[in-house]
Amino acid sequence: MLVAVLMGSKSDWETMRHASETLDKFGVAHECRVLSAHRTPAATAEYVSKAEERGFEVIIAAAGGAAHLAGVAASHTVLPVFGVPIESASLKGLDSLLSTVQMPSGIPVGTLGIGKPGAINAALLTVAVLAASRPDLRAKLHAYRQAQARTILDTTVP
Ligand code: RP5
Repeated sequence: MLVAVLMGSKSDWETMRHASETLDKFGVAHECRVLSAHRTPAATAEYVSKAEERGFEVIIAAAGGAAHLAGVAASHTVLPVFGVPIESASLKGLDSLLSTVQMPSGIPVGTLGIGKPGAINAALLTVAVLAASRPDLRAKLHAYRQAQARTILDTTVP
């Protein structure tokens, strides 16, 4: 497995399945796990601490509300961690965004946008990182962008 896709609750899966599906499109082997910074702190620390020796190269971590999962994950590894703020019911994800993005200097979390777009972009950014040493993935990224552009240019309105 190259990528760990972590989320704080099963309720985050409806958002994070888009990250998983995007990684699937690129053929990137990944593992999806529910782990919580607050509800399972010891298991989260153990999992992330062992991620490097298990061969993972990137960690995606999604959480909502007081969203500390990505930050806690980043504190236990030097692997790149991309945070996805889940859209919360009460504050529409602004709480998740701020608590994911506002890390103290020294422990970085690359934070994506709220919800589904963030989940997809976390996967695409992960592919871009992996593509630095994998020409096949780099070629797939170019093809993805070209296909996306073609879809826009072929669109007619109304
Ligand atoms: C966070 O609390 C999770 O990431 C989730 O977004 C939010 C709500 O969790 P549940 O109450 O739905 O399990 O830890």
